[in-house]
Amino acid sequence: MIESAIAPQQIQELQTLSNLDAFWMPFTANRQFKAHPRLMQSAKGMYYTTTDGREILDGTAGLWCVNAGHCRSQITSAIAAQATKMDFAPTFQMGHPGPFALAERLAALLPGDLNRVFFANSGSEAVDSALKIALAYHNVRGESRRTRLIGRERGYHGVGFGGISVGGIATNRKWFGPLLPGVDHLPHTHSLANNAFSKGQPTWGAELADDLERIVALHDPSTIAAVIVEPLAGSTGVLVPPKEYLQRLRSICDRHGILLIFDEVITGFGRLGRGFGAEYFGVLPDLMAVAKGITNGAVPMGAVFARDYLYEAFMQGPEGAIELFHGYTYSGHPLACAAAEATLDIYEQEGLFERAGSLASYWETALHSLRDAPHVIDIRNLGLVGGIELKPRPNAPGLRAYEALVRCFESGLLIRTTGDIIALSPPLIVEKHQIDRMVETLRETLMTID
Ligand code: PXG
Repeated sequence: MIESAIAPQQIQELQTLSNLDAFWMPFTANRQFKAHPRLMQSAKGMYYTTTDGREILDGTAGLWCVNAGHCRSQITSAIAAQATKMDFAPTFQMGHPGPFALAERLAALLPGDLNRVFFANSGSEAVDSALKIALAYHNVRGESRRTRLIGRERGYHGVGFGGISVGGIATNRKWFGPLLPGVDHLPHTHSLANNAFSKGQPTWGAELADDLERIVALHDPSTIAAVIVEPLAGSTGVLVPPKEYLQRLRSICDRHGILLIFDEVITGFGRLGRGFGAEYFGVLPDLMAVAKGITNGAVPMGAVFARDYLYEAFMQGPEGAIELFHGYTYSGHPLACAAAEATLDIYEQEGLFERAGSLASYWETALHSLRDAPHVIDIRNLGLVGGIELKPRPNAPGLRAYEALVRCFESGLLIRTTGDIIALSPPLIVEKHQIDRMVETLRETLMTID
């Protein structure tokens, strides 16, 4: 297992960047960042190295994606070999072996009959593809009135127009006009009053799924195409589904002929200690969107898994007709396929999904030891995911957690924050002593901020 950071003498001197202006940074306070930049220049295993030569323990697997740890040579050499052999080949009315072989392997890994794989290049594209497949599915079966999509408050499904329409984070929606019509939202499942400091799945809240019945009755089931949720909501600040909640969503969807889509961009590829959230929770969706961990973050890739019957429904027309008018230039890109194959090899050879599962209770105990740390009002966990909610500073929401992020970074730990919630999701190769260090750094940090 890759463990230590690169030796200091290997640290490449980065030329001083004279100007940071041109890069319009995503989801970033550009002016604040550019005044005090935090720049990484290399990465290995559990660690980044900054441009000023400091080692940073990665508490977030990059952005929830580097599940096997950084710069795994198996992956980087597979990418290099593929780039040399064939850089690009189209997949529209043409093909190359990469995506066929990868899809077959993924189908074997996925639960149930999620056997058909549509490739995209990001989580956002995977989500939009899943929504479009759901709508087209009802169309090809002659149920063209089923056009409504149901998301959930606080849901994050990327930044495409489909994703922000079904998503439930106000700041990601309010700037961009009316979005998709005919979308409704389930209530989110966060409740400090009922569930604060729950370990694993909270016991309160399954009944929130019943709100779907109300929405279905309001619009009439014959108008509803699909429900989309993250099995565990990550970006919004780690909301763990209440026990039986997802099962209830599944049975309501079944009752009314509504497709259930799981957005497993974060929960896919071992994050919860099983391959996918669908397995962990024992609930099979009709469609699943993934990205991130599929290539260990090394090359962008997203995918949609569809159950057999869904694919078959499209294969009924004339043989020469294109069945789905959707796809990306880079669907099944050779470099992404090579990276994904090598990534799956590592997951398998090192048993990383199981490793995450066996570390989960250590992780839980370590995180919950912060219960008495200053400002902490809730701690949530599942698999190798953790959320620590801080009490917001009066009149300055988000600032306390942002200061924690800056201080942690100065102390050599990378965390993510959203609002006043700290989110943690280390690579699945994390060692116990590194978990201890994360918790110690967090405690020290929380003690030093007001
Ligand atoms: N669905 C889910 C559930 C996600 O978490 C996306 C879709 C979109 O994926 P792309 O690849 O288009 O970004 C995501 C992405 C954070 C954070 O800090 C989370 C994501 C992206 C960036 C930051 O929690 N998730």
